[in-house]
Amino acid sequence: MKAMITGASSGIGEAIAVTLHKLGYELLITGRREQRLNDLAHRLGDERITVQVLDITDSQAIKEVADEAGVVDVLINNAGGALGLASAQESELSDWLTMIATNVTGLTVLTHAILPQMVERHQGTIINLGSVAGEFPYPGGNVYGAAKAFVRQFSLNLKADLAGTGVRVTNIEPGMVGDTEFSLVRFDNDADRAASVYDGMQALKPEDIANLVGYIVTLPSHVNINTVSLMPVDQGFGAFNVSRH
Ligand code: 8X3
Repeated sequence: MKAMITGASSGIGEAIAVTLHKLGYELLITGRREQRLNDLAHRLGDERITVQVLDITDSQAIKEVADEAGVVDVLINNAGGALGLASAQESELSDWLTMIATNVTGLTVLTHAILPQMVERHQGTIINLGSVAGEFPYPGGNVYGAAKAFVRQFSLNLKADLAGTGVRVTNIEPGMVGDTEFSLVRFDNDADRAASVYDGMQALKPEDIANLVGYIVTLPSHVNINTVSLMPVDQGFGAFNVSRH
């Protein structure tokens, strides 16, 4: 059994790679940073692991990697992320377009490329990494949340189309996950600001998401988990706010 994981060079993707490797999967791990991927492969003993540098915003490269991937039993669409937390009116358009390119277009192109072989073999599991931000709005979430809402609905619509094909689709929607580069990327490598996001609270760990993935892929093949939303106990929902004049 082979699993392909995007964004495997750190955080949730890396933890999922470790878990699936322990479960006996052959891995195709992708990301932009070759050294990080090689280090991960090395830590896992270099066995049953293929490293492939892939920029998830490069559609042509995605198609080429998918063509060369051979059989993929489990596709983990993990690559993505948020850029900034500015209000819509203060956001950079380039940040918005990059978030759409990574979270939406990259995931879509790769799924389109891998799906036919799964359907043909009547077997496969696609796990998309959405976010609670795809379900709940928050100030500054603008395009990031909208992109994750796409992931949510795309996952459910895939599930609708794939009924009877043997292919399973799950959307995992984590809340705050610490020990990842998520906030570092969101805040343009401002380490203090990134660390302060998780100050005084117990965030989820990448391993929590990886354990969930391990559970989902080992379920009997007739069971499809559609969506899982999970948060730290310390995280909650914002109230509606009102602007008074
Ligand atoms: C990010 C989840 O809660 O940090 O996908 O906005 S949260």
